[in-house]
Amino acid sequence: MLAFVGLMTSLFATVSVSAADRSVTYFVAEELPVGSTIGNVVADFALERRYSASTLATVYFEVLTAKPPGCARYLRLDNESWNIVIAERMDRERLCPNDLRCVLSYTLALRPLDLFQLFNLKVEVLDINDHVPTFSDQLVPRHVLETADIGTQLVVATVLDLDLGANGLDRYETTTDCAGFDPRPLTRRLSSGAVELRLRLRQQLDRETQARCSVVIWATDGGSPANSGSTRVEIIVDDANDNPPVFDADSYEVWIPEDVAVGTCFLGVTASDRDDGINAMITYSLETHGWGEPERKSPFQINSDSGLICLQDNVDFEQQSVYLLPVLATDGGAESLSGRSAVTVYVQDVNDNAPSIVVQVSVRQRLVFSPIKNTNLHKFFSEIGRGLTCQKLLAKKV
Ligand SMILES: [Ca+2]
Ligand SMILES: [Ca+2]
Ligand SMILES: [Ca+2]
Ligand SMILES: [Ca+2]
Repeated sequence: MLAFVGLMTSLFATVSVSAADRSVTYFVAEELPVGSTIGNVVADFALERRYSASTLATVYFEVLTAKPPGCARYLRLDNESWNIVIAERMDRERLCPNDLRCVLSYTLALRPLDLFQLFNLKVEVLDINDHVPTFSDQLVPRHVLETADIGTQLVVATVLDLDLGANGLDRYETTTDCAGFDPRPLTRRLSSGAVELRLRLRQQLDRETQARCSVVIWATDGGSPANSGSTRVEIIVDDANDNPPVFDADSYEVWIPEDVAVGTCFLGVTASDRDDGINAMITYSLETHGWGEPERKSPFQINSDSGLICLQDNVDFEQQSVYLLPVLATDGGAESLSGRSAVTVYVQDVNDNAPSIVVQVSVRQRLVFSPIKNTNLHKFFSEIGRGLTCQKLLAKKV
């Protein structure tokens, strides 16, 4: 049965001795200053009880093995005082980056040869809380589509604390103005030892209401005193084409004189789209029906970019005095959406025709005087009143 004795050898090192095995284990905090004494081989192996002072004056130790290889450089044995001192700074995170226990093992040979014995010396390097939680990719914004499903988890940060155990990552807090996300972060430890933090979507996003928001995250280790690190992450809500263009009026009315010149632009219609980028790029068009005579080419056209409606052919009040133009605004989304409005164009009469008179003489007979020039209309109608027929009046050249 092994008998271990725990002794305090300094403020940051303790020793366990197994006399039967000639084994000593020192528990040493990492980062002790070079020159710090962690033990004494003569005292800790109880050599005074085996050898006289004169014999001890002739002995010395030799390091036969060291594990891991190369770790012999961290200790120095003073063969006058028999003290074991730190010869090189020990960084636990560098010596044993992924091991909860960090143990250096040495086999010592007692010399000279006639006193030869083997001793085992171990140094367990204890962690101190010398690292703070550190976030990576601090300036990289995170993107989420506004139509993402509720329950979607967005990776917002990755944090690492090189310390392990109690001095490693322990707890996380967030504050955020991102209304759609649950502020309590979900965590996942990666193979690298870092911890990935995610926020879960708890309600539907709407880019048109909130296009970007931010989350501030604190990560705290379990040390005493604890260390904390923080980061601020921007979350950008990417647009989806979920809004159609909307005209600024449900309908438009416009009056144009019938003699307006071809090429004249007489009305501009405007639509807006709450989406972003190509999802809000609007193309205007006139629907291909609606001016009353589908077989005729429309006398109107619309500028697809500006929404200006212009005349591309003559209009004639006497032929058609009202036109109903359905106008369309279509966005540029992959699955485009459209909005509609209607333009009523009233053609106004101008004095572009000489007077014409149509007189219905009989069911079969129709006389048209057009144009009537140098005709005494008063006399014409008074003669009709006296019973003269039109033929007679024409013969008389009234
Ligand atoms: Ca540490
Ligand atoms: Ca730490
Ligand atoms: Ca749109
Ligand atoms: Ca949108």
